[in-house]
Amino acid sequence: MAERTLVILKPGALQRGLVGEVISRFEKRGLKLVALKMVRLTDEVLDIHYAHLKDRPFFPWLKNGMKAAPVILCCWEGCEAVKVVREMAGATNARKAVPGTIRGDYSMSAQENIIHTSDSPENAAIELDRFFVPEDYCEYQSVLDPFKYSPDEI
Ligand code: IDP
Ligand code: MG
Repeated sequence: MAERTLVILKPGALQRGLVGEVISRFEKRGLKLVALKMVRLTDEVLDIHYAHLKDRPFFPWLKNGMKAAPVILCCWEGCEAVKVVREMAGATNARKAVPGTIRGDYSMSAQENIIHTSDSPENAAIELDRFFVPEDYCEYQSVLDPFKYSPDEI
C-alpha cells in the first residue's frame, strides 16, 4: 500500500547546492513527488517538530541551523515510502552514515546532516499535517507505476 512521508531538505542542502541531487535520488528510486514547497522555518514550528530534543544541549544550535536559510519541504509517496526514504537518508550522525546514503555521501555532522525524514507512518502523518494543507497536494496519475510495482504493491 502506498504511504506518504515528509522530507525536509535542510538549509545546508540549499546553501550547498544539493537540492537537485537529493530530490533526484528520490525520483530515481521511483518515489512519487506529491507536494513541494520552500519556506523559512520559525521557532514556533521547530519547537513542536523537534520537541523530543528540547532538553538536549544542542537544541538551540539545531534550531538556529534550521532557521539559517529556507528549507524545501517535500512529500514523497510510494510502497513503504517511510522506511525506504529513512534508509536512503542514513544514520543521524552523518559520520556514521553508510556511504551510498544521502547523509553518508554529502555530510560530516551529527547536526548538519542535509535532510529530515519521518521515522514512522504515524509520525509521517503528523508531520505532513504540520507543514502541508490539503491544497498543497497535487493529484496526478503516476503513469509508470506498472513498470515500478507489481499489482499487489500499488
Ligand atoms: P533524525 O533526523 O535522524 O530522525 P533525530 O534524533 O530525530 O534524528 O534528531 C533530529 C535532528 O537533530 C537530527 O537530524 C540532527 O540534525 C539533530 N541531532 C540529533 N542528534 C544530535 C546530536 O547528537 N548532536 C547534534 N545534533 C543532533
Ligand atoms: Mg527524527
